[in-house]
Amino acid sequence: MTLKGYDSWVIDDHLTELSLLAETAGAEVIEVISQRRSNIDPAYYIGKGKCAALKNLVVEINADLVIFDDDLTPAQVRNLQREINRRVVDRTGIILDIFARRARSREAKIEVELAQLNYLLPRLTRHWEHLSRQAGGIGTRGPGETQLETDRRLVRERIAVLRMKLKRIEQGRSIRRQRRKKLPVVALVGYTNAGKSTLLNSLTNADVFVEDKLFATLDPVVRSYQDDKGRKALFTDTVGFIRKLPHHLVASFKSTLEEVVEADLLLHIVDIAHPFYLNQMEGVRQVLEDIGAGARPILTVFNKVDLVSSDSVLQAAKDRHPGALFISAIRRIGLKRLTETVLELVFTPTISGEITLEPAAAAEWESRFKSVRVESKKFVEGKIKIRFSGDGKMKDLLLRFAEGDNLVLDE
Ligand SMILES: Nc1nc2c(ncn2[C@@H]2O[C@H](COP(=O)(O)OP(=O)(O)OP(=O)(O)O)[C@@H](O)[C@H]2O)c(=O)[nH]1
Ligand SMILES: [Mg+2]
Repeated sequence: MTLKGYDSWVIDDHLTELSLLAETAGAEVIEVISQRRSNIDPAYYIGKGKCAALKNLVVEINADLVIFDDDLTPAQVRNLQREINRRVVDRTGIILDIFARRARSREAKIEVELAQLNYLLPRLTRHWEHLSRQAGGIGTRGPGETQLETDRRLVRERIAVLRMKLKRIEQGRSIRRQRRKKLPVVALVGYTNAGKSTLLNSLTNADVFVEDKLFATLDPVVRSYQDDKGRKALFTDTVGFIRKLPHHLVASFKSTLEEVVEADLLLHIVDIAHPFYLNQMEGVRQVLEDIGAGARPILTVFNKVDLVSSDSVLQAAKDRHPGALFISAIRRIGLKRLTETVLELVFTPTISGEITLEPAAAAEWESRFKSVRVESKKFVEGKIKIRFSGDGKMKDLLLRFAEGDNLVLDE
C-alpha cells in the first residue's frame, strides 16, 4: 500500500525490489498488489475492505505468506494475521530474515540476532511460549511473573549477553584498526547488488563472495592495493545498503559500518544499468547520513557500463555528476583511471582544524580561504568558531593569518 502522492513508477520500483527481497529470502512471489490511500489505517494499515479482499485472495491463490513493503506496528501485524489468517511479515522482517540466512562470521551472527531480538521485543504476545521452553520452562519463571513478562525478561537478558559479546569483538577490532591506521582506507559503499565485491575482486584479486542476489556480503572485507608507484591503500567492502535499511540492523552493524565512517575516502558504487539508480543513490545517501558518514569525502563510480547501450543514459549521468567515474568491474573497463584517481585523492595531504574569530573577521577569513571547506560554524562567547578542512598546501597561509592561539590544527 502506498500513500497518495507517490508516482506509480516509484511504487512499481519499490514493489519490484520487495519481490527481489522476498525471493532472496526464499519465498516465491505469486501476486503483487497495491492500494492508494490518503491515510494509514492504525489498526490494519490497509483499508478494511482491502483486508477482506486479501483474505479471499490468499485462499484463491494458495499463498502462505503476505509481505508488506512498509513497516507495520506490532498491533497491525497481529490484527492482519487474525483477519487474513496467514502469516504477515513487513519489510524489516524480511530483510532481517535475509541477514540471518547470510550471516557467516560469529560477529555477523551476533549482530543479526541482536537486531532480530530488538525487533521481536515489542512483538511478543501472550501466545509466544518458545523462549521459556528453550530456557527449561518450569522453574525459570520469576515469582508472580506472567508468561509474557518472563519471555520479555529472557529476551532482554539475551540482548544484554549479545551486546557484551559484540563489545569484546569490537575491542579486538579497534586494536587491529589502530595498527593499520598508517595506510589510507577507501571504503566501497553502495546499494546492494551494485557490484562492490566484484570491484574489490577485480582490483585486488580478493576472493569475495559475489552473487546476483541482495546482501551477498555481510562481513567487512579489507584488502590492500598497491599501484606501480608503490603507493598502498586499503580497500574495504561492507554490507550493501538498501532503501530504508532497518534501524535495528544499522544499530547492530554499527561496528561494521564504522569502517565506512572512518574511511579516508568513500567510493559510491552505483549500478548505472538499474532503471532507478538515482533513487538507489538517494537511498545510499540517507543511510550514510544515518550512520554519521554524510560528510565524508566521496567519489561517485558508475559501474556496469557494459550493460548500458544508450549514450544518453551515460551522458545524463555525466552531466548530473561531474567528476564521477565510469567503469565495468567485470570487464575491467576504467579501472586504471579509477585507481589513479583514488590514490591521488587519498595521498594529497589534507589539513583540518578550528579557528576562532570575531564575527566581522570570520566573513573576511572565509572569503580569503575560499578553497578551504567549512565543516561547521558555532557561536562561542560572542565569537565564531569555524571547523574546516582543506588542502595540506594551505597550512603556511593559514598559520600566517592566525593571531595568538586562535588557530588549532588537528594532528
Ligand atoms: N554486467 C556486469 N555485471 C556486474 C558488474 N559488476 C558486478 N556485476 C554483477 O552484479 C551482481 C552483484 O555483484 P556483487 O559484486 O555481488 O554486488 P555487491 O555490491 O557486492 O552486492 P552486496 O554484497 O549484495 O551488497 C553479480 O551478479 C555481478 O556479477 C559489471 O561491471 N558488469
Ligand atoms: Mg558484496
